[in-house]
Amino acid sequence: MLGSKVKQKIFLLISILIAFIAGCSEQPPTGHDGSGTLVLYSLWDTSSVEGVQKIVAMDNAKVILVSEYGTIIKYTDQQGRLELSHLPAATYDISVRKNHPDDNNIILCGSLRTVKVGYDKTVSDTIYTKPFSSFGISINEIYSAGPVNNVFYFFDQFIELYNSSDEIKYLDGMLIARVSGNSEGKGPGADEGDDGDIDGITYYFKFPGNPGEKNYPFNPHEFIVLASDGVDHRTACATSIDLSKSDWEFFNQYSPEDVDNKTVKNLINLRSDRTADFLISLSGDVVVITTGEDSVYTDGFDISTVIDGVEYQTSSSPLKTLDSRIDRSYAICPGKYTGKSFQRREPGLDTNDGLLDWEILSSPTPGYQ
Ligand SMILES: [Ca+2]
Ligand SMILES: [Ca+2]
Ligand SMILES: [Ca+2]
Ligand SMILES: [Ca+2]
Repeated sequence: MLGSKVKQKIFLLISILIAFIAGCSEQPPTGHDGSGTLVLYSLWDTSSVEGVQKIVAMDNAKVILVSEYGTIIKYTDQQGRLELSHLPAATYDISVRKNHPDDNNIILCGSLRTVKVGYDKTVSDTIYTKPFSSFGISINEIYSAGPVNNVFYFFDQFIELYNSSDEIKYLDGMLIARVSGNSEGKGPGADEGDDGDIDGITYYFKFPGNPGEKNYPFNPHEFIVLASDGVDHRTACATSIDLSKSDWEFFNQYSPEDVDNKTVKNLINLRSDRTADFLISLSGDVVVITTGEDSVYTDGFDISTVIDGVEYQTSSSPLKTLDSRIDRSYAICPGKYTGKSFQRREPGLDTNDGLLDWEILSSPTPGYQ
């Protein structure tokens, strides 16, 4: 016979177990199906473009929802409304975007952070969008981490660009810069002195020619790869990647040792005091592409010439320094020597909010999504 105290203990344990199992059944399901509902409205105040205040529905706008369960992409209806049911209980980051109806160089976008959708709950929210000018070219992927290796090999870095517009763009005279200086001021990519230019240009390389010339077309919906060295890096490091088919490579003509693959076009260095190749920090840096109309790096590049810029870091703790007119947040990047890259969730998806726009890839995708 069990003593009454032992019986009580067993009863208590069983009760705890039952409560635990019941509790588990209320946890969010592990699949992508759930019981939450989210009703979103997306609106746009046209006054900042047209001069007259008018609230307009963002009809047929692309909505991107990101949660621990992955990414959902949907479109709003004619009234700017989107209803999503069967959502797993989770916290969602949401962005919405569409092209301006009359001007392809303007993108309307807005975002909402940490929208909590509970179990069996319906949540409604409204996203207001703002216009952003867009050159149609964005930095689409960055591979900075280096391959899995223990000999500190990271010379297989590349930057991928994407033309999200419907027209041919020209790369002539454009600049790519690493912005990691200005540490004694507000930090890399901040506008020191509030004079409208970003400071801390470490080095910058240029496409041949001058802005406005049309010798180097960048076709609509095309990806191009800018490799540090456009070679097959697997010969140097077996876990690396083949970049010998890259569109461009960074070639520092002042370096005694930089590689020049004759079949890959060169971006050349504009700072004669820099003899290193175009390499970026493995786990945290700022990269920008500009039109090249401002090529005087000493006082920083004029923000109006910046086509796109990305600040990346491995965690959310370091201070973000890139000017918020270029990006409001930063991209989370993979750690050093992981062989991973980070890329926009959709080709060219650029809402100027790096945390929402980018995701880590388990392996790089040079030249494709
Ligand atoms: Ca400045
Ligand atoms: Ca090189
Ligand atoms: Ca070359
Ligand atoms: Ca890619």
